[in-house]
Amino acid sequence: MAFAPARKLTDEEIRTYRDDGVVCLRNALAPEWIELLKEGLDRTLAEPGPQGKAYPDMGSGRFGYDTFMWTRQEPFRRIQTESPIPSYAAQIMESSKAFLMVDLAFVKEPNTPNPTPWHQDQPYGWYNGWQVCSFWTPLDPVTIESGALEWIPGSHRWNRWFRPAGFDPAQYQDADEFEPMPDIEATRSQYKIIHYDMQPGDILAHQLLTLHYAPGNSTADRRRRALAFRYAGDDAVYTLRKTGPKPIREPGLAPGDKFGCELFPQVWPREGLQIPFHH
Ligand SMILES: O=C(O)CCC(=O)C(=O)O
Repeated sequence: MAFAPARKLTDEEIRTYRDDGVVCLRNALAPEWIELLKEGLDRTLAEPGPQGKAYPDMGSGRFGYDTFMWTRQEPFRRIQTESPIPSYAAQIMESSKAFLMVDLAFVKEPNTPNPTPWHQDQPYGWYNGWQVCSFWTPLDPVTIESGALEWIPGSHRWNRWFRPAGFDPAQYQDADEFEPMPDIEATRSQYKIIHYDMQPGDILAHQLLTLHYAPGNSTADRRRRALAFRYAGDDAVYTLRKTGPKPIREPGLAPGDKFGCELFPQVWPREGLQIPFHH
């Protein structure tokens, strides 16, 4: 695939991200990348990684999850080494560099009632800092009926960290590091909640403290395949949380260390970078 230079994000996109903690970048990824990611995801679903799983209680559908695909599969590695996404990450974080924290697959097949609970990502993450972001990248057209993400704009600036909620309700019951998550579903009218209908090629960037949720996929025939690429910038450091997901292996960092190691490589700028690729 020819290397397609990243477009420059607009001032409006960067300002929206800064103020709202979430922005939809329309037409940000060329169709070739979507096809490549579909191939990679098919293989991930057929050959799950060590943290790959499906959440329980899914009606007749399936809510599949996987992590660190880039360490196993060429399409996910090429997204980091050739696609515009790492450049978007540095631009949106207003950071001179972007380091890859993890890539994730979230696949809600038709007839999957499981919601994605309200949560912030950062309390689940092994990174502290303000310059931390994610790019949620759907591979199918997404509407609220098929499980579009919903957001509370500005919640990244509340200066509040909520306890990680397990996507599987049995997970993380013992988390006591952060304040309890309010029951946003029961009190939705008290919040401004937005969502974006999306087409493949649109990408949602969010700061990792922005509160979000997704309903299940109630359609009978539309998949909702999505990938998330998480990045940290100049001010971010490694941290250990008491609970929540862990990196796929010990990264060889101590709390407070900067990123830029084998498991969390620098992906932007690209000049001279050697991205490790493990078979
Ligand atoms: O796709 C989903 O349902 C969940 C995605 C999500 O919560 C995230 O990327 O932070």
